Amino acid sequence: MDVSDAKEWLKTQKSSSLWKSKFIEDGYLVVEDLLSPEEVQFYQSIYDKLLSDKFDTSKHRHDLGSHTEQKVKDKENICQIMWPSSYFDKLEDGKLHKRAHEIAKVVLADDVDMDFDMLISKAPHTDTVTPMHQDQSYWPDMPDKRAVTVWVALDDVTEDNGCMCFVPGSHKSETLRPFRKAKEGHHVICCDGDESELVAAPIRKGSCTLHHGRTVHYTGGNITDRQRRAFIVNFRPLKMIEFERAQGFDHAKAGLNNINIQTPEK
Ligand SMILES: O=C(O)CCC(=O)C(=O)O
Repeated sequence: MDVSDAKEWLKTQKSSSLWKSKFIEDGYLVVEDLLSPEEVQFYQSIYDKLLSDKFDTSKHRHDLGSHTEQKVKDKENICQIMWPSSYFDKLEDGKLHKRAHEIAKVVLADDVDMDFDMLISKAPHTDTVTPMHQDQSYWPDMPDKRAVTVWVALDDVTEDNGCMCFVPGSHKSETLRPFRKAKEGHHVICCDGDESELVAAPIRKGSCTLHHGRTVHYTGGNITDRQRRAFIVNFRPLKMIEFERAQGFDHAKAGLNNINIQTPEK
């Protein structure tokens, strides 16, 4: 796809002049209507193909909620698939990625590029929270810590099916909160925090939230009959992507066995 579509889309965004200051202040931001209803349908169909057995995604798929008991028989508690863009030709050149990139450039700077993408899906009644955490605790330590994650809802999201919830201003502290694995032997990380600090960001499908790499965030379990599909794209300075790759860190592009994370603070 043409980058010009994304640039044209950006010009239609009346509130874009406020994005950067809001992001700097709060560490998160809501941008409505990133995708039209027809565009949402396109990404939902891609998403559903990846969730079904039409593609062998086993190299990139795991249960992000495996640290808790299984809530719905034969269903992952939280389905995470890394690198959806690697399953479709030029998906990363599509409207979702390119418009998200334009927003990332507005809130951070022009030197940012896509680091990785992923899907996180909470099926009906799987009722598993993604505990409070800071994304930076999943990544190698980098000299330039600027990073932004764009979380695109492909279903309407509310607190009862797992919308994003943020601790405003939590990115401002230069040091990470103490963190640990939610359960030994499992991938998911949680940090110190109290749920009373959280502010929910319910959004309609096609809209997105953005958060800084140090913003503390959380999603509740899906206790509804509805799906909760999120398509997530992360951006950081190109130099830092090169820095990560030079250390062999590719956000599991080569497969989930290749995931390594920082040692949690004692
Ligand atoms: O979708 C979720 O449940 C969690 C998403 C998240 O933690 C992230 O995108 O950084």
